[in-house]
Amino acid sequence: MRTQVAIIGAGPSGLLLGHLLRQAGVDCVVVERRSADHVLGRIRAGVLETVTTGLMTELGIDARMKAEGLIEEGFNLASGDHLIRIDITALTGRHVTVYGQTELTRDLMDAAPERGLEIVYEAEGAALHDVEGDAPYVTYVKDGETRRIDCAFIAGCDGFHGPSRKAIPGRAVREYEREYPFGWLGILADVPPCHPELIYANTTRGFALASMRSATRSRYYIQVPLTDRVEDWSEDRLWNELAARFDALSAHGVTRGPALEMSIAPLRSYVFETMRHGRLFLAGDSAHIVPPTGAKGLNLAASDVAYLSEALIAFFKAGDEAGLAGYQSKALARIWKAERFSWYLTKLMHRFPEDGAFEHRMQAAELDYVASSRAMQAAIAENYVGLPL
Ligand code: RFL
Ligand code: PHB
Repeated sequence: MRTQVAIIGAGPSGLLLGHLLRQAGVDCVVVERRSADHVLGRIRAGVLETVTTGLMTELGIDARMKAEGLIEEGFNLASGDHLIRIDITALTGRHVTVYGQTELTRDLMDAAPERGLEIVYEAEGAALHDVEGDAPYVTYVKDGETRRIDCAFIAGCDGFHGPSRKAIPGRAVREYEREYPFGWLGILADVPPCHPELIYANTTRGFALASMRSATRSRYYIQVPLTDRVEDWSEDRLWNELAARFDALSAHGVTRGPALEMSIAPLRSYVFETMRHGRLFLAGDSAHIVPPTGAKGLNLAASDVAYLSEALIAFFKAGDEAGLAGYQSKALARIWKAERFSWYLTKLMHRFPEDGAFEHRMQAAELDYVASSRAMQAAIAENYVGLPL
């Protein structure tokens, strides 16, 4: 098979890129290792910036998001037993949208056939070839048969564990990494949220986040040591812990219900510099990871593909290579600011095992300052709502 752009990965970055290219008449094929159901079963992001919702609108795949997404005009940071409301709309004139990654992904998958976006699911062993030359290609195995896609460019949208980043030789790159000494244990349940807006809480028991997917579906997380396994946590134990952290802080208190999903995610900051090698471009989690505290991961994937699609379209429509040459510096400028914000909020809101009484007082003092300073609140709101493209 021959196409213009071979896209590896059908997460948000690969699907958004595929649709943006198809809308402009650029040929592409998406190759995904898992089944569609497996991809949809991963419970991840919940908060979308206007950059991300704007792309869905530009694509005309926004009907369900507009009908079911929750417009959030503010969120809360909790320090001890009081809430600090960050009024996003008063401070920035904008808002964020609560709409799950699963739903966004489903909308993009469902719209693919009618828009001529081919997605090959359950493609095993994807491998990249000749990315330094003029005629790169991707091979994979489907139904026991090896298949090959010849293309002009490869887009590596295959997440943190995919093969694309690994196809770039070490001499060409620099990696920046910070691992955090804890993970997030998450639970999804069909119970009403404890509060109308998100609460990020720094408590003596550790960090906790009260989030949601709808008026009847809640998503909560708590900070847990890296040594904890999901099996260590019964649903009752987790609900007790959430009640201890949120009952006093929230409007309605925590409502319990059977878990639809429970999982632990490690927290990491990571940037891989370079995002281009020859005819391979990286986008999304394949090139960078942020801890989820700032709700930036999916939104960065969206801004990467906004830049990359524009550059590829300019190349195929007008032979203009400037966008491709400028992709990495444009994308990295936004990525590093999101890395900074996610790291800052993670440090401010979590209990680090190495921290003592002094560091706890520093966190409390900073949160007290945020509570009293419109300038601090504006800086937080501006980053949370998403920096401009
Ligand atoms: P993905 O979503 O990991 O998709 C990559 C896809 O590539 C496939 N793949 C392969 N395909 C073919 N061949 C191979 N060899 C392959 N290897 C891998 C994978 O199966 C997969 O389908 O990366 P992408 O598209 O770059 O999207 C990134 C986002 O998924 C990620 O940044 C967010 O989920 C991060 N994130 C959040 N982001 C936000 O913007 N707001 C949030 O509120 C938010 N909350 C979160 C999060 C991530 C979390 N976890 C579990 C890491 C909360 C959590 C708990
Ligand atoms: C979520 O709802 O899953 C969520 C919300 C905000 C975050 C991270 C995750 O910062």
